[in-house]
Amino acid sequence: MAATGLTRLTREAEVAQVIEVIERDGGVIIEGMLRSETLEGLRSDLLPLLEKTPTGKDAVFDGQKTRRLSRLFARTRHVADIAMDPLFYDAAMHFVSRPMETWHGGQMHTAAPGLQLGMTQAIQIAPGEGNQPLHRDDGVWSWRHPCERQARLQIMVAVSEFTAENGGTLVVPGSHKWDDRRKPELSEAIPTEMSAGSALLWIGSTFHAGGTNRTADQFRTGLTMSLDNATLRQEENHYLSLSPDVVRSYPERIQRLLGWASGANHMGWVEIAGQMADPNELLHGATFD
Ligand SMILES: O=C(O)CCC(=O)C(=O)O
Ligand SMILES: [Fe+2]
Repeated sequence: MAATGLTRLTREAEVAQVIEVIERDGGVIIEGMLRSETLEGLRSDLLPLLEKTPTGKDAVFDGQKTRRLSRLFARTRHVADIAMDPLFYDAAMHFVSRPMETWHGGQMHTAAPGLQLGMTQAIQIAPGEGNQPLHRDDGVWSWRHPCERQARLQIMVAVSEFTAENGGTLVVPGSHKWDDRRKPELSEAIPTEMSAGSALLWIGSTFHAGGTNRTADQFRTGLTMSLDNATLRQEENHYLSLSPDVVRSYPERIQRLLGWASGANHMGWVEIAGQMADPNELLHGATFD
């Protein structure tokens, strides 16, 4: 691990390389992750909405000079491309949806938890904002460390340029391997510097934080989402935030990632006509009785 920061790969990297670097360092930067149409589409859909979004109320974590816009699947269709990008999705399958074995009577049964979209947010840090506290995002489930499996793979796409001065995400390389007693220090954190359209990927146990914006006039705008273990509770409650019509308008893979699915472990079923059924059927004409 270079003292200067996380390893940088390009869009042409193999998923295996992405996995290898994240396994070693806890995160990786992918330069030129987004197609230019996707970046332009995100900008034109989200920047006007961010302008109308109030800043946070909580000084410690949300930031009183930071705007956060969520429910992104109701706000821009371009987020679907990010969720299904193979460099993100296939790496998440590796880290988060690892198959597990359990006995079912005399048979050893293998099932993987599957993936779900945990949260979606555009985050705009204004000049004068301080840094967030260093944290692990798997703290939402009080995940314990060191851990034998990951609950989350997160992506932060640079919608504007990310610099050390404008609040580029602080990451503590290698901290995914620490136990729960070790306290992260800001002196160990390295700011993510990347051009617009590039992305940072990191796992749920890596310490990180939004950085301090020391510029006079630059807004740091990022878009983040997570692919999480589908047997955990969603961090952002998509069931209540997105109407069935919005969910139905996306490809089935996205519908399932948003929680309209029962997984391999029989998780999340609904009763349809007296059977424990896949909730995805409710999007396609099935009724309860
Ligand atoms: O804005 C950032 O760079 C990071 C935000 C973050 O880690 C969070 O809100 O959990
Ligand atoms: Fe975070």
